[in-house]
Amino acid sequence: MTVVRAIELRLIRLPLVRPFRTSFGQETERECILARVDTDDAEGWGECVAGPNPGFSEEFNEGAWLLLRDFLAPALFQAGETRAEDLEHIFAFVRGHPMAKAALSNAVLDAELRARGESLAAYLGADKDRVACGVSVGIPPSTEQLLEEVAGYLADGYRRVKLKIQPGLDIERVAAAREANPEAALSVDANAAYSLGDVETFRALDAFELLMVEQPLDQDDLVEHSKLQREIRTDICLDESIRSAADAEAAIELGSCRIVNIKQGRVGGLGEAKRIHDALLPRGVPVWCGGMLETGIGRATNLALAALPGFVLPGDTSASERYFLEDITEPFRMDPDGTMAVPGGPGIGVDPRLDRLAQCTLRTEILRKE
Ligand code: NPG
Repeated sequence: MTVVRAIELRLIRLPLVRPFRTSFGQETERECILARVDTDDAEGWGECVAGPNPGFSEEFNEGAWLLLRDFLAPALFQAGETRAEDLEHIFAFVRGHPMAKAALSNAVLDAELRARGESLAAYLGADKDRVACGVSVGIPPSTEQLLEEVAGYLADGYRRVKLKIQPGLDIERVAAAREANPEAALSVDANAAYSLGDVETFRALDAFELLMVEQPLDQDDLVEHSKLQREIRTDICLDESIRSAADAEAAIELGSCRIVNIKQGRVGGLGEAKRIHDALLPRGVPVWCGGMLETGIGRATNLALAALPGFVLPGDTSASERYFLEDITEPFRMDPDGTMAVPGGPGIGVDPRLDRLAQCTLRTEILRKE
């Protein structure tokens, strides 16, 4: 049991090493909220995976900030003595907003684990101390650039390269990437940009022996995804459609996908992420850990999750240098064998560097328990 005395919200902005373009927009910098909680015994950190615009999901930074400040923080202060596992219940009066909830829940869990000297990976039930890494390639301006990026990442040792696609920038680009890298583990991610009418595009993609095609259709299209999965050979992986363990079970039951991408920061935090994992493990459904261009705080959290037994495919747990010239924590590095160490220290196992935080902070606000 612990009492949260103060919560610091911090909006930060870090330039990306290269623009990240998807079917729903382009980011040249990562702007996100960090939550730090102070308890009597320890501090804890959590990262909100929302971005500046509601393009990927309904959530966005300014909305998340208000929600954290005006609803979640007061509820946490009012609850008094709490355990991290009670927070889902305490926050249940707010409908939705899983990204904002995850930031605060993860910060409280981090503080609790630091106080008792337990690592997040051990707490979650990890069965490995290194995880296999994949990498996600945004949509570059030209096919030449795409091939160059893919070649660079494969040379680095990444065990899977995911290509973002959108209508019109799909079959030819994937064909070129496959031709240049006949043996590589390649996948594609459409970020919900297609409809069932595009089935011929996905039939054509079947020729390239992709590991999976991720989120081809709209997030609400579970039935349409099941129809598409029946029409194509390549495994469908769902991301945006899976907001809970119930969604995951429905998707598998319907045959809407055969693989699931679990993003703890998007589904409301580690509690729901673990429930999705636990629901899919006995069904033998492979899962992997997604990414949202996280800083070292969110990356450490993701790595602990990716160390659970059901995470059998390489995740978007790439090295810090793939995203930022300088991260806010010590950089996460990938070994040439394409694996990365899971932090083993108390809590998430990393601390932000205060000098770096100061450089990239746009705004802070400290909220205190009365
Ligand atoms: O390696 O963190 C990463 C990026 C992986 O492609 C990635 N993320 O659609 O899954 C996605 C995409 C994303 C990034 C979505 C940022 C929203 C924001």
